[in-house]
This record gives sequence, structure tokens and C-alpha cells, in this order.
Amino acid sequence: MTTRAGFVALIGEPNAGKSTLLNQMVGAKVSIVTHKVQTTRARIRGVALEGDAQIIFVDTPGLFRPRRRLDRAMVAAAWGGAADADVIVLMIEAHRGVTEGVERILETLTETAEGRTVALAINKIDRVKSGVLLGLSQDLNARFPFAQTFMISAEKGYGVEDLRAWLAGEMPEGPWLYPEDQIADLPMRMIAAEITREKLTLRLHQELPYQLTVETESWEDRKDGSARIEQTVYVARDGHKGILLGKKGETIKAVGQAARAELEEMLDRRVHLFLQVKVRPNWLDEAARYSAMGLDFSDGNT
Ligand SMILES: Nc1nc2c(ncn2[C@@H]2O[C@H](COP(=O)(O)OP(=O)(O)OP(=O)(O)O)[C@@H](O)[C@H]2O)c(=O)[nH]1
Ligand SMILES: [Mg+2]
Repeated sequence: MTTRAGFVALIGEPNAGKSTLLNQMVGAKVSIVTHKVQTTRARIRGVALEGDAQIIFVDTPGLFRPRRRLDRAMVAAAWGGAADADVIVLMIEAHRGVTEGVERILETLTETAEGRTVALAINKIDRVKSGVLLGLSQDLNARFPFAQTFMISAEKGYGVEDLRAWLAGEMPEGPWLYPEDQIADLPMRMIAAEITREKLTLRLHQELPYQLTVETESWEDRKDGSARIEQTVYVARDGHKGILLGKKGETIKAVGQAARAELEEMLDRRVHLFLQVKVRPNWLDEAARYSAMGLDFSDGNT
């Protein structure tokens, strides 16, 4: 049997639904999802099989105008993912249409993606009347030579199979790159940290989710089959620590419970999760924090 294998980068504005699509393609939660922008911080791979093809989806951080070092490193990671991929899928939100952000992405694609296979996925079609889709698709196709256009709902799964089947056909011939049963290549320690960050992002308001990072400090597989996991949440200010802890530690407790419940389900075993909050005013400029997130610190240089 001839096999195929290749990389598909999912790019788009923050919140476009890239991580939701990755999870839908893989059939499991590999990348965290929230209703807030800039949830994904680094490239996250998920593996899907379609007939004789192994498709390695690369979820990327959203593309936006970066302000901080972390933002720049995230945007660089996203474009880096696109540069390495066999196929790029640009995701657009149907109800938002061609925003300024989308225009900027199309400009960069025009400059950098010459001769590459770029597909358009108009996502969240469940949020619009079908009448608007044709016009949006025509508008976008007039702006960039997309190889193919798909109308999808990453969340509901509409159109996702068609997209996957088409992508499989675009994959170059070659041996599979991951074992057949592997769906992700992020270390479990990192997935565990991401899950905690997802729960923090869901619970905290305004700027706070963007001012913190989570690292797994230790992971002990115990004799009784349970896992003991210690994590540190780094925040930049004393005030943030107070908000994170909440009254009588209620907030951090609720976050820990939600993260633990999800980890237990994912790992199918008992989990003891310990969260510690550390104030580290300069964590956003510390190289070690970036490598823990899977980002290149030097990408943040101006
Ligand atoms: N209604 C609707 N909501 C969707 C769909 N796909 C994703 N969403 C929602 O859109 C929000 C953002 O989804 P994500 O998958 O985190 O988006 P993202 O592109 O990965 O965002 P960043 O990581 O911030 O760049 C979440 O609340 C999703 O549930 C869809 O097809 N329909
Ligand atoms: Mg994401």
C-alpha cells in the first residue's frame, strides 16, 4: 500500500476555531479551547488518519498585532508552523467576515505563500444564515488564490469530513511519521499545564489570563495507580496572586478541582493536583518560561 503523510497548518485570527478544529479532526481534546482570544500559545500537533494518509494537524496561536515579547513569540510560532506545512488552512469566522486582521493575514500570505497550497475554511457557519456564505467565499477568493474553499462548523462537525478527505489527498506520498495509535506529541506534563491554564482562563477576567503561565513542576506515578502532579502558576503581580487565590482560596481551589477532574478523565486514573501561585514580575521576559511553553524566546526579540 502506498501511504501518505504530511503536515497541515491551521492558521487564522485568534478565536477563529483552530484548536476546536484540531480536536475535531483528531477526535480527542489535544489543544485547549476557550471563548477568549489568544488561548493557544505554541504549536500543537494532533494526528489524524484518513484512509492511507496520516495527516498531522498543526494548531497555531492566533495571528494578531503583537505588543509584548510573548505576543511576538506566539505570532512567530504561528507563521513558522505555516512555513513548515504541506498545506495551510486559513480559518475565517463566518459571522465576522473579512476583518482588518484577516486582511493583514492575506497580505502576509500573499508575500510568503507563493506556490503553496492554501485552503480556506469558513468556520462557524452555524452562526450565520447560509445566504451570506457565497458572497463571503467569493470575496475571499478574489483576494487570494485559495486551492479550495470549505464551509465548516468545527464545533458541530459540519463539513469537517469533506475537509479531512480533501487534505488526505493533498498529502505527499511517504511513510507515516507517527505510530498508528498516536494522536498527539505534546508531553503529558505540558498537556496537564495547559488544562490548568484553560480553567484559569475560563475563570479569570480581562488581562489576567494573558499575564500568567502554568508549568508542571513534578509528576509522580504512585504505587496505588494515582498520579501526584505539582504545578506552578506564575503571575506578574502581587495583586494578581490575590485575585487568583480568591476569597479564602476559593478561586484557585475551583480551578484545581476542574483541572483535576479533566485530568482524571483523560488519564483514566486518580490525580492529586497541587497548585502553587508564584509572583514573578519578569516572567514574561524569562527564557525558561518560553521554553516551558514550547516557544522560542528569541522569536520575541524586536
Ligand atoms: N458557534 C461556533 N463556535 C465555534 C465553532 N468553532 C469554534 N467555536 C468557538 O469559538 C471559540 C474559540 O475557539 P478556539 O478553538 O479556542 O479558537 P482558536 O482559533 O484556537 O483561538 P486562539 O487559540 O485564541 O487563536 C470557542 O468558544 C469555541 O467553542 C463553530 O463552528 N461554531
Ligand atoms: Mg487555539
